[in-house]
Amino acid sequence: MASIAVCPGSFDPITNGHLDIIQRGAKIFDKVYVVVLSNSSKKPLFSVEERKELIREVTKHLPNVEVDSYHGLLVDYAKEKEAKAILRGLRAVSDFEYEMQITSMNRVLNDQLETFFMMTNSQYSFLSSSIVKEVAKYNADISDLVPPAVEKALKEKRMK
Ligand code: COD
Repeated sequence: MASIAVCPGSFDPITNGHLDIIQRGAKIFDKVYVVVLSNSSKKPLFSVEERKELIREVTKHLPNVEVDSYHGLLVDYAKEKEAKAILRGLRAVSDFEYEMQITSMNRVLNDQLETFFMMTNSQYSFLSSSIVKEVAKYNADISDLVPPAVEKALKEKRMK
């Protein structure tokens, strides 16, 4: 039986930290669905379509990764895709409380679904979409933080 994982997030926009988790996950699971979902506590800069397009562009070298979006609960999406695992990244202790909360909630909603955490690559431990957007606003060099397609998209947003 194929091992199927869902890698959910806001991805507003995808960073090298996200990409690292996706690439490593794609080596472990037969199939990884990277899904853009809504996080009600965040106000996104990029539309869902823009975020999906960027993820597609930067994961095109990974044949077992599929990019998608969903308006609803993560557990329902996972069920639709017959996924048994949720793949998440952990950066620091500060992520732990939040991740534990959503993992516990998802477990209440579906106790057949396991969440797998991958430690961030230390070079990306400080990296988040919010930090990238913040520094990009001031024209800082973000070429080590995001793939070139994302850097370009952020520049275009700034010019609008
Ligand atoms: N290194 C490693 N991992 C990283 C890095 C980095 N530098 N940056 C981010 N990550 C990880 C995050 O820890 C997270 O695991 C993942 O990448 C995605 O991060 P974000 O910030 O893009 O996504 P979130 O945390 O906003 O995603 C939250 C969801 C959208 C998944 C959540 O709100 C959700 O499931 N929404 C759908 C509704 C639902 O089902 N709700 C019930 C559960 S609360």
